[in-house]
Amino acid sequence: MNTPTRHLITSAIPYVNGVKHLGNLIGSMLPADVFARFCRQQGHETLFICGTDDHGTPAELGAIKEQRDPREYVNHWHQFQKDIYQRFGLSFNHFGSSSRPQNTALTQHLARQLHQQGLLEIRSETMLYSHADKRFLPDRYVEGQCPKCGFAKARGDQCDGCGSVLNPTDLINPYSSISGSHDVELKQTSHIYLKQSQLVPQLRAWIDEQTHWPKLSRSIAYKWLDEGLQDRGITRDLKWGVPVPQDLADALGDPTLAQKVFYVWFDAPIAYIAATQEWATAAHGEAQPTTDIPLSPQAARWWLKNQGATDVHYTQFMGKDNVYFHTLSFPCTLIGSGEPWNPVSTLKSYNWLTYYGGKFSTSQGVGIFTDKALELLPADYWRYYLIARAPEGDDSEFRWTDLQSVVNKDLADVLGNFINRTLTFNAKHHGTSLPPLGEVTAMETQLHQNLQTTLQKLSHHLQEAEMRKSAEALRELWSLGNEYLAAAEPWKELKTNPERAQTILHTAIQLIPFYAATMAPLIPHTAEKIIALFPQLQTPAFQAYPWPQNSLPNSAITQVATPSEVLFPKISDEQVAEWEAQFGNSKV
Ligand code: B3M
Ligand code: ZN
Repeated sequence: MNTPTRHLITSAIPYVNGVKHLGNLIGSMLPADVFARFCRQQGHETLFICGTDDHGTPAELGAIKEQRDPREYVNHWHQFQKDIYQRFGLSFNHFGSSSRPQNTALTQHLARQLHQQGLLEIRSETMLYSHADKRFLPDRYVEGQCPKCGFAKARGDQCDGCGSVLNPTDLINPYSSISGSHDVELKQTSHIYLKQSQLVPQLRAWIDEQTHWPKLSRSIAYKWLDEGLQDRGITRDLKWGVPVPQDLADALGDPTLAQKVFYVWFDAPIAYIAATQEWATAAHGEAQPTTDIPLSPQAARWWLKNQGATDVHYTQFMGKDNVYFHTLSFPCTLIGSGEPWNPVSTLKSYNWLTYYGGKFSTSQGVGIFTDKALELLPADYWRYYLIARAPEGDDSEFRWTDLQSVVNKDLADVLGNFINRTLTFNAKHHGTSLPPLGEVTAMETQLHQNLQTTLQKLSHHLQEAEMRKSAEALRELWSLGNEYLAAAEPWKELKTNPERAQTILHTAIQLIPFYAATMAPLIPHTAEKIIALFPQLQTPAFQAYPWPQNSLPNSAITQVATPSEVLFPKISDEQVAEWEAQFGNSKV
């Protein structure tokens, strides 16, 4: 990648309702961050966008449960999540919110466009109406018995017992999940439908071209296309959401539609664009225009092909359950609008991180939540472990003992040991000075050759956003350093050939900033700590960690401090036992 492409990167926006668990983190936000950091280190102009998904039943029901106004509820949890992600080092350029005016304007704009293109229609349907709550009960507002497996507490959109996707009217003995009332009846209501079926030829042609997508992403898209893509209701009988604008309701011939809101999955992906507009306002002081496409120039240059977005490579990260919405329904919105939106270029999707083979579950409190995780261990321990175990090809299982072994082996024994050993030895003999590099031998030449090969592998894997392989290559770089030290034995040379010992030490110390730069996408906090040991590297240019071309010594470095603490304290058996007792160590 030598031509300076601009990178737009989005992570699926987590539902705002409460704290997310580690599965959510590794299922999109964390890999997206690793990729974004790598792109920046390569010198590419990069925009990394995420935010909270504030609408839909999860948010409205959460607010009801906490007896809060939805606005206040959303603001609270948005800020809560934002703080946690910052502590994990997620380097979003902007963390937006789907319930802000930018998204309202864009969502309404796109709906109007779809109407102009003849892709919307009103359909009347029967829905459950609750007399006690005086409202229709969409999606999760209804619970009842699953018609497929008999599970007693199936939700109106999905059964947690058998995983089936359901309609509220499928449930046996339905009741309102707000009031618990069984006083419900079927009533007519009308909704706006997006005629997705008319866009199938364009969608298929577009997906045919995406040969570089991971298999999982494409096969999900084809499965839906092959089964016959259905038109979709894009409105709901809810109060909380992006309102259907009156002019659109009127144009469609049913003014009462203006009392409804858009379906959360209609407005949520549009929030990627809206969050970019939030960023344009925050970073560039540009207001959102009110005419035509409501995007200011700095936001438009990332999203609109006629405004400079043709050189933007757009990568999306998400869990596999979100693929349908990103390969089909969101593209329907963008393609259907008839406007020159820049579609996703690479779509990365992830399987599940399981807790001992069982489901991490927010609603049932199973697994480890992101706020709790940071109380137990530093962010980089989690980052490294989760990246090394990213559920890429398949689901991946979290276990406390596995976390312990990965952290203790890779971070403490391999990386931590190399740095501590080298720097303590140096401090003892040379204080804070770097000993000179004397004559290099075949050993050093070989070391740099091996590092070069592995560096190329690492760059390639990061380029492809392959998390597990990136962690493996990184560990390989660290091992090469350890093996060099073990073979070169500077402590022995010191007695007979002090000059040789100095050359070995010089070589080893110079690997440390090289490691810092190459680890920065995965474990940025550690990279920072390490760079702080080198006074000559405290320049803004180096703080941006330019991606190294090779592992050769940097002649600017003459000084190095010794770390005041062990870089990676090990996870003890006692800690593991305590956490297993606290969180459980079996499938639930
Ligand atoms: N909030 C679902 C999820 O958190 C949904 C993603 C929206 S991405 C536009 O998995
Ligand atoms: Zn079921």
